[in-house]
Amino acid sequence: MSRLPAPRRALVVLAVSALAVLGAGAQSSASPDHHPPKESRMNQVIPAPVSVTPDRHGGEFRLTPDTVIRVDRGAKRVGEYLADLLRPATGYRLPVTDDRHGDSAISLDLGKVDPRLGDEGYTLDVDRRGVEIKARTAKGLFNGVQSLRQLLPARIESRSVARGPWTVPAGRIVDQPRFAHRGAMLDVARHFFSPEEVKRYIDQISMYKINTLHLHLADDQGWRIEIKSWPRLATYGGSTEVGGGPGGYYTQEQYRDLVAYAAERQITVIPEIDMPGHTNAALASYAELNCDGVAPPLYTGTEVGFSSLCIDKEITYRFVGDVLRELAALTPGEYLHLGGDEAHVTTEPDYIKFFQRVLPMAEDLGKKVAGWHDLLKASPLTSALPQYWGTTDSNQLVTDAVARGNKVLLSPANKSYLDMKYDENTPLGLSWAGYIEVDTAYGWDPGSYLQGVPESAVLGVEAPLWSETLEISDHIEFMAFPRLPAIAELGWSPWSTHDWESFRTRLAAQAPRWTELGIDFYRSPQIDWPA
Ligand code: TNX
Repeated sequence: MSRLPAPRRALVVLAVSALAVLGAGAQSSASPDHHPPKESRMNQVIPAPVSVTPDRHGGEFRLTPDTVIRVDRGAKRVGEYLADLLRPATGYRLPVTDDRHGDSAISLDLGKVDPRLGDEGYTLDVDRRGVEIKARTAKGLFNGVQSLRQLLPARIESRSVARGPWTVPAGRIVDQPRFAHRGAMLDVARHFFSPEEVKRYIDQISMYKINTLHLHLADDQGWRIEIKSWPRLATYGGSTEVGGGPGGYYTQEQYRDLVAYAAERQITVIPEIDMPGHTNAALASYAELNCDGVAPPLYTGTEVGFSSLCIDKEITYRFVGDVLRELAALTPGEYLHLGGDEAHVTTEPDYIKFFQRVLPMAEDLGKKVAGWHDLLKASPLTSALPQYWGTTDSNQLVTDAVARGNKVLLSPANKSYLDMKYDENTPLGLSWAGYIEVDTAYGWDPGSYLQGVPESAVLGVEAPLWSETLEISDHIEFMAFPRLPAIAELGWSPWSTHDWESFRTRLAAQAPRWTELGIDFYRSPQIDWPA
């Protein structure tokens, strides 16, 4: 928390966004080789911090070949992560050390901040002598590191030695998230994405302080996680994808490695096994799971809502129990996502009967249940997390659940679905929930979006990316950038910073970073991208 009382803080924020706009104007009218004013970089961070106070004298810190990364015990891994980020472009050694001596340093300090900053908040101070990031936990330090990254020139993202100077504008940032849960979802079922492709996306979302990755691991078109007690799910059910390609699956070892990779970036993975619908891949793999005992063929189309587990067969519950047990053992996070959407061929009484048996299974494994908001039909516990994916601003199931005490995750399809086309010319994606240009993705307030759902009942936001039309990392990136940063800002930044003009200016400033990182982003006509 900044030492300013709240009203003053809001003023600082307003002044800061005004400055960002002014800075941008100056920049776009300048000649191409003119260096933008230093303070402008301090005001370009996405998601917008709670408060930014550029140094009035325009000072700066400059990384040198002698700069060290000084860490508290407990901050070593974040220190190594930062060093790995900065070494390729600078070519500097940047040793990570707990030695207090020496001049030029980036310090990562644990525990020396106002507890009101929470677990994810941080302060970042820059002066001529160094950079100091302080937080209560490694998560907070990591978030501070992501801000520091954006204070450096875009060339810092180069994976080979690039031209400096490596300056950081002087000033202070005090920051913490508005919502606890800031998520991205990747559908690896409709098209399979390799562990390397998933890691690439994890790296990208972590830049914007996303802290949860929801993996949609099973659907009609493919089962993507090895289940040792039901091996054909992966080996047969995972053997294709939309369009008939080879599909694929993660071995449990590969999956654990993905979870660990995400954890290093302070991201928790929520695995989803969709049920009782969206289960053709499982039904095709084991004939005995079908009511008529006949396995359907594998499916490579894009229809939804035609499959269902057999509600009245006992083996169904043995199957679900085995899958959830193995999945829980792979999941350090608190949630298992049970899907529950679009069960169009399951009657409502069957749907309720099914989940009344399945919900306690997850709870008995010590996990909380997440599910698409359709799951509320089965009245899960108040610890369950319904994920709203509708396209209207009110939903009775959700309002009732909130009245009972559930918190809600918001991913309205007409705002946050990254698989929707930007406009009618977008070569990839779908359009059932409408077109979503950048201003639409950015233009809603999660704290007041759903009627009867106050901000206090909103756990956070998620940007889902369904992959019916997406096959490679380039496709993921084209749909996620620049909308993913918009949703990330809605999840992180105080509403008082919400400002379309400021956002589009800051978004434009991200483009050179994406170019360095090889991210193929959509050049929305709403943004004045740098040439
Ligand atoms: C609806 S959103 C679905 C998915 C599709 C998606 C495509 C939701 C819970 N279900 O099965 O992939 O639309 O946008």
